[in-house]
Amino acid sequence: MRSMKTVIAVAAFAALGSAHASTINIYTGSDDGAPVAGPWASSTAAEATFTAAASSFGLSQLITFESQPVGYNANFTAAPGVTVALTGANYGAGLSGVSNTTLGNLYGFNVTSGGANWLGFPNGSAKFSFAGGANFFGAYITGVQREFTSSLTIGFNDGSSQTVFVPINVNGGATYLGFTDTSSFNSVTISNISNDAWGIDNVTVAAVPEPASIALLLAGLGVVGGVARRGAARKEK
Ligand SMILES: [Ca+2]
Ligand SMILES: [Ca+2]
Repeated sequence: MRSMKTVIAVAAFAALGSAHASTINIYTGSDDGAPVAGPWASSTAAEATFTAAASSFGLSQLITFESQPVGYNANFTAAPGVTVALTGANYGAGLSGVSNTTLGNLYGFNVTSGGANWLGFPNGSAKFSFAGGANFFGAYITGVQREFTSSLTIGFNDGSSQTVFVPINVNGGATYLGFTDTSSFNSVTISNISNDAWGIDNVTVAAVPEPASIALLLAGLGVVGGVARRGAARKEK
């Protein structure tokens, strides 16, 4: 069995040429060469640390891809208020789009307990857009080989963006990458510039109120308002 890296780095990144005076904290953990069945102790620990930090920015939701149809869909809704846009070629099952199988720990694989699905984009990118804005993003990245040379671009609501490079060096297995940002952003794009086949799963993003919840809330306010008005009307009689 390969030795596990037990690196959990928490680093403050200075914005590179950004107009935003934001502070980005990055949380990573790597389980070099870990099997697809787990465990991924360092990644799991990094996820826990990241989730705790993210909680100060609001409620979160977990994208597991388990409810997504298997196959390559260039645009889909991953969760309430969260859309995903893929670029790059479709190499088929186990490589591109949503897969429910894996070719092994040098490729993308599922990390959801009791699940099977994960998202891959071997030579392209995945852009996550948030309707309600966000201050944090985290995900398991599986099957990375040697070096995660890919870039992470954060798009802000005013149209500006900044790019960060994350130092992850493994040969297969699982890693976790999460970050918090004191400035609200509207999208995160993970670009695979190394043409390495890998995947992401269990993505933690900000929760947004569902339309149904908003409708119920408005209906509730309407009922309360109506009762108050009727009460006032009766008093006038
Ligand atoms: Ca999954
Ligand atoms: Ca790989």
